[in-house]
Amino acid sequence: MVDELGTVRRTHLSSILNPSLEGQDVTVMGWIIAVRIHGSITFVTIQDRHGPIQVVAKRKVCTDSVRNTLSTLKYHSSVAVSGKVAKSERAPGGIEIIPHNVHVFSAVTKIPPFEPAAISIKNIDTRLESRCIDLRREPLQHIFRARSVVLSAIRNYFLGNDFTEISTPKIIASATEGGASLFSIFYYDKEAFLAQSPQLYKEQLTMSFEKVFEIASIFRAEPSRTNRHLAEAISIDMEEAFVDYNDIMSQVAEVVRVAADAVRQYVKQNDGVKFEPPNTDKIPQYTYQELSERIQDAGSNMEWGDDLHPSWLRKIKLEGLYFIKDWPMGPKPFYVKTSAKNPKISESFDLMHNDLELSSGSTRVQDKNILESNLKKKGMKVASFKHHLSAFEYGMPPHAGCGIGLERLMMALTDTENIRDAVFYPRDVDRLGP
Ligand code: AMO
Repeated sequence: MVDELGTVRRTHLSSILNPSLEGQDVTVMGWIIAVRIHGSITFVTIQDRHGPIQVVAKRKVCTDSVRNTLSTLKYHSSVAVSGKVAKSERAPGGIEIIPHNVHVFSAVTKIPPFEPAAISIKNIDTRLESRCIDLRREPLQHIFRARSVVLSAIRNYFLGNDFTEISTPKIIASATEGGASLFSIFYYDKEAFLAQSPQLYKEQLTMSFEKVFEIASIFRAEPSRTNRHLAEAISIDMEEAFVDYNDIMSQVAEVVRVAADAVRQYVKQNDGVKFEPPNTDKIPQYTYQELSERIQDAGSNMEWGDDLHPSWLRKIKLEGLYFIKDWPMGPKPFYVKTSAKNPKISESFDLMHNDLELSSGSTRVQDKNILESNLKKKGMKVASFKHHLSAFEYGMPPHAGCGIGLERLMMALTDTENIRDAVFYPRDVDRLGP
């Protein structure tokens, strides 16, 4: 038996209920997270989007029908309860509701795979398989609500600094970040790909808007099963005309500072939330050269030109936020500019948190001939980039930019260990659902 919503409406959220409402009739709505029966009294906890509400049904005070309905409800059933507010020192918000009417919108019959109020559940796959109820749990509620305020703070930062928000195609004709991690799809009668990054479009858009940003999905056919790689991630991309990578590093530092401030504010407003965003006051900068020497001195067998493995960074005890700049040119994508001082080095940087890369950026090549030659060196087809290359014939400004992985940023800001917990519905090498 399912009750219709009809004309029933919520009058109060849990956050509004307080002892001054004693004696008033209210209607609350939410999901059942606990049912306890003590003799002739049934205690039910309902959770709405702001928190828990206690409902207490006593024999002779409430009708048998209301008490029976409440007593048989299973976790996660969605309900409306109408009743009178009574003071209760031990209940959430200092009140409980003495019900006179219950609407059951959806009566759950299944036993859920985990308790609704569980704080930690060992197997992440168990949670991901039932993500819709996993996301209702408090630890995840805080990560995703913090994510929401971080996104808003970052958007406000960009808009307040004269950036224009852009949206670029996600179905594209050629690779931007190198060929290996591309998803190919059917596009009518042709092969196409899911965008690994908005790279080429954001560069072109500096020609018309100078300062642009995009917050959108990027797709990487990552073969790796790690707690830091996704097949679909959200990238916060920015690109700016008439600046270089040093200017972009200052800009990223500001973005991370406003994001961390937003989380600190969230912590202040929410009792019991323990996130401790890293210090953003002055983010140190190290060159690749400097760190590679330190890593070699620490006894690791790295060679100049190698990527800096997380284990090596841990070995030399790099902690908190820091930049690694002036990377070797070799592995960098074709659009990254070579340093004027040393042809082996690129004008590029990564922003790190401990051993996790949060962002990478660079000054871009702005000369069409150099781009063509870089594409050839990397074995990429120049013809596939003809539209992009032709843009460089119409006054491409010097420009630079970067991409910040939103999920990784949230991992750093909320001490989240597994990137899958910073995504509503993660996609990885083993997971295409739910
Ligand atoms: P890059 O490939 O380094 O650079 O990506 C930028 C940032 O995006 C995040 N990221 C990922 N997060 C989760 N799972 C993945 N598989 C994944 N891949 C990338 C990381 C990374 O630092 N076009 C350049 C950016 C630029 O130069 O503007 C680019 O895509 O946090």
